[in-house]
Amino acid sequence: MNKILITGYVNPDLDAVAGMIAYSEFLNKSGKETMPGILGELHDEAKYVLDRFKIEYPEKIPNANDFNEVILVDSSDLTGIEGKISPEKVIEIIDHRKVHEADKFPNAKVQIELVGSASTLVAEKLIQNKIDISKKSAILLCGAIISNTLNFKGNVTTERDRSAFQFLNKTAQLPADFWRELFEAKSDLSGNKLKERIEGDLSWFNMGGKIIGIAQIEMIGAEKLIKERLGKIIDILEEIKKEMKFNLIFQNTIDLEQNKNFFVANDEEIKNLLEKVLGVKFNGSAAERENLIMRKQIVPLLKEELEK
Ligand SMILES: [Mn+2]
Repeated sequence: MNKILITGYVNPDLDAVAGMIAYSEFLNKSGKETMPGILGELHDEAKYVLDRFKIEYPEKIPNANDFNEVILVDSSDLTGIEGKISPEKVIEIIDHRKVHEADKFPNAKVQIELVGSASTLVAEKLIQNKIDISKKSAILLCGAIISNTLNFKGNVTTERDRSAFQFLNKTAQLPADFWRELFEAKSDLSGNKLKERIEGDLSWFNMGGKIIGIAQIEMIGAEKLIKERLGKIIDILEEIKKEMKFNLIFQNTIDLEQNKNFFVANDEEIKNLLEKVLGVKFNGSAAERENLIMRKQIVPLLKEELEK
């Protein structure tokens, strides 16, 4: 196919989906033929925002074989694309993580900048080129910026995220308490939803010869969850660790209302590591920490410690 495919990781999150839809609109309006497409299943949060504003889902594609050229948004690692995209086909990468593998894509023009959201980088292209954006793309980008910056409270947040949001929200006009709605929608983890969510937002990293799995949950009411279901969380993590052959695993639980992280880990080695790099103290299998820290910020700290 002559169209350029714009996509993200397999099982893309809201940031990737917003970025791929909006960037495709931008490039199409600039005279390039592109289409957004998703590999795997959408994250629940992405589905929530698409459904909430009655926005059509991007087309599902089995792999990128039918496309000659691919653009990656919010992704820059081989592990996340799981053999479904050949790295030679990737002509452009737009991402915002410190630890990445952009050098493994030999033909890609790479833009990696440490802003809060990949959607901010897409938004800036629209703003700089004075391209009128559709309301649906503005909504998606604004939603992704709120989600990725933890409503501007995560310390990944930059001025660039704020100004991109402010500009786009003139078109998106999101309700003032949309952030709460968005995070509340992710906070019902009753019954089997807990396991689905842990598995749904799991990433793993090879650091210093160890494979470390990191689950992340962003929600309102994390303390209650940890108090009531710590044992269940540990069982789920242990099960994943065995199944995926990880060396270590932990969960980063982010509470948007209390502005705290709650870490869950069962193994002494990973507990010691987290105590060292995050300055936390485990009490049994749980530890808490003031201020919001995200997985993409913890990974470079662990990597530095394990590879020194
Ligand atoms: Mn992102």
